[in-house]
Amino acid sequence: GLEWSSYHTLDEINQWLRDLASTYSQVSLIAAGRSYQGRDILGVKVSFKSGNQDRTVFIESNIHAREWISSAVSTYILNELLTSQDSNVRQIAESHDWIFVPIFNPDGFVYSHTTDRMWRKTRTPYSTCAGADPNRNWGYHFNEGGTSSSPCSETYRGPYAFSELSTNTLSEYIGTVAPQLRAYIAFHSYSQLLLLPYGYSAAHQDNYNDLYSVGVKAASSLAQRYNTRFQVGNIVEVLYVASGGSMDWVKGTFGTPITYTYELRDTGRYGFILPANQIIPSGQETLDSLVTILQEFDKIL
Ligand code: 0X9
Ligand code: ZN
Repeated sequence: GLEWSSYHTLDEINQWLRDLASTYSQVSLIAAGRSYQGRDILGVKVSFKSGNQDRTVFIESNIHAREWISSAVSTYILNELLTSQDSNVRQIAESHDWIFVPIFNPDGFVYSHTTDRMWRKTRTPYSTCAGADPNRNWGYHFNEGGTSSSPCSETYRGPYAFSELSTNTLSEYIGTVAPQLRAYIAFHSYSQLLLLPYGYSAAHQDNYNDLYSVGVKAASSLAQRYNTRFQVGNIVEVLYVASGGSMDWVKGTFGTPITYTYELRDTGRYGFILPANQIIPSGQETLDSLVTILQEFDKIL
């Protein structure tokens, strides 16, 4: 099995996903996409009982390679859904179906382990540099701000929407499950923010008011355990313009009701190189907030 006292490699995480699928009858392995360097993008579907198909929660992490805490937290949450005896965790676990795809950007993730710990993008070769920002590459309001046309930039959007094999194949997979999605949650780091759509516009669109009021409650639940403070708000208002993100595409294309992007710990002391002894506390507090999000939306939806 995996443990959460250290960070793990792609091979270790993928092997753990395979092991879960062979251990638990409720877990099945999925290939949610493929990368430029030929890797499968693996995930799992978790379903404790029938009848929850239209209440599916999709969990994305590590679209940015160096943000290791994001998949450490998502795999922690996956493990808790399978093993926790806590009544609130059991309640959300068993009243939803779940899809976890822990490593959205496997080529970049491997490169961040082997060569450059601070790598962010994919590894697709372009004229002068490698990689596009996979969170600027999705086809909803693509190239509408907060991106670069230079392949050497950290926010290179790519030559066209879905130029990256990973985002292209992931979007096809997400399209097949989108009608069932009740929630799409993306984990990033760092800054301790709970972000609401959209990244291309500061306008308060769709169900912004519900997302905001539940988000404030979720941040308050998150703070209970270790007093970790998260700020809640629209991406542009709280952070910056960032068009072509995955959550924007899911929300804009399919109207998924519950859509949040977390920027996990910390606020800059360690930044992307968050010590591994913060994985479990970060996982616990994030799960506390996810319980609140799903329970609060049950009163609304
Ligand atoms: O810039 C980003 O992609 C995210 N911040 S990070 O420091 N982790 O790179 C923010 C993503 C906001 N989401 C969308 N733009 N949809
Ligand atoms: Zn990120």
